[in-house]
Amino acid sequence: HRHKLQVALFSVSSYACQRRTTLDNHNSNLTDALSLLAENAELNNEDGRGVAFRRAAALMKALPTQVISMSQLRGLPCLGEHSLRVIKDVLENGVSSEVESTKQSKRYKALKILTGIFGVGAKTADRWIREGIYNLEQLRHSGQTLNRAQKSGLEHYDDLNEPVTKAEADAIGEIVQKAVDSVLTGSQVALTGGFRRGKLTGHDVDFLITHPEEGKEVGLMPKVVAWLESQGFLLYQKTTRNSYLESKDETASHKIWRAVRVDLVVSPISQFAFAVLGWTGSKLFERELRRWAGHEKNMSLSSHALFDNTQNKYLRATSEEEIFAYLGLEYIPPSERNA
Ligand code: TTP
Ligand code: MN
Ligand code: MN
Ligand code: MN
Repeated sequence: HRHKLQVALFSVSSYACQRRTTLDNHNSNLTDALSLLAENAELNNEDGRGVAFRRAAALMKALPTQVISMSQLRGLPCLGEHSLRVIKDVLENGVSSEVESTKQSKRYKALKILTGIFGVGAKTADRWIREGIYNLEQLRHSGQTLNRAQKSGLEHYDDLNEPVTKAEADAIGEIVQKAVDSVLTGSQVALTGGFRRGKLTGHDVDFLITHPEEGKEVGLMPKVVAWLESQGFLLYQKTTRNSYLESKDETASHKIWRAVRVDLVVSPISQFAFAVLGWTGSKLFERELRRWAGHEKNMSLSSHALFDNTQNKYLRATSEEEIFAYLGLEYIPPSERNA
């Protein structure tokens, strides 16, 4: 006799910026596996492979129900041969053998520990591993020269690897607001990054600072940094093209204080919408927006501007909604950019 099977086929757009991805993930068993392989690829400087696994994971995050059979995945974009093999393994065996062996490998464990030090990237970690350094204890006794960031990162390793809570983010937001109010009245602070997307924890707290009068923001960063320093909040700070600092937050803590990573970015008001969009993330959502702009619209999107290569001109915007409209995309609110 015949069984009549009804299989719901998903229909999902291929660019993550065309999809709504909330934090409500129905396939975390699959996305955890794919994300770990993405992370491992990135830690090994295999960027192409990393992006492929990130795209596959993001696709699975966007599905409205739990996947239980491979047949449900027919016709879906973003799923390469390797990702499909991993998914199949998880569906059939509960775990992916590749993920399990990666997790247990000496190299992966060492890369995780060493890149967990602020200021240590995959290349440095790889060099240390080749010199026989696999953990913090071995690093401390190795006689390796550490730069200022790495010394700070090693010293506050546990604090900086403990997730930041929303309550801590809010407390730090108040400090940053107070800092900008003290150095330039009328300045505005916006929370960006994962917390703007509704995440309950983060690896840092991201803020964007601007002033409604164009040009007033010039020179603001060093003043804000000096104020935080004078109040005893700064432990380590480095200002680069993308300003970065680490703060000592005395308001929310178990000890008297704990180290928290804070990203501060100052933007002129004319670029503010682009900066908000560029710093809200997720990283994959941003990558996909830029890919969409370039490949589908012949435009170049950055966290400063949108350039139309066809009309050969910059497109001005004062809101994220306007930028999505220029790109011919349906507006996706921050809480649905968790790709
Ligand atoms: P992160 O703080 O790295 O990520 P997150 O806030 O999404 O996650 P977490 O909770 O772990 O902190 O980056 C925030 C966003 O900023 C992300 O979309 C990437 C983006 N960004 C940079 O990281 N560097 C840049 O130079 C620019 C322009 C954007
Ligand atoms: Mn749901
Ligand atoms: Mn962040
Ligand atoms: Mn950040």
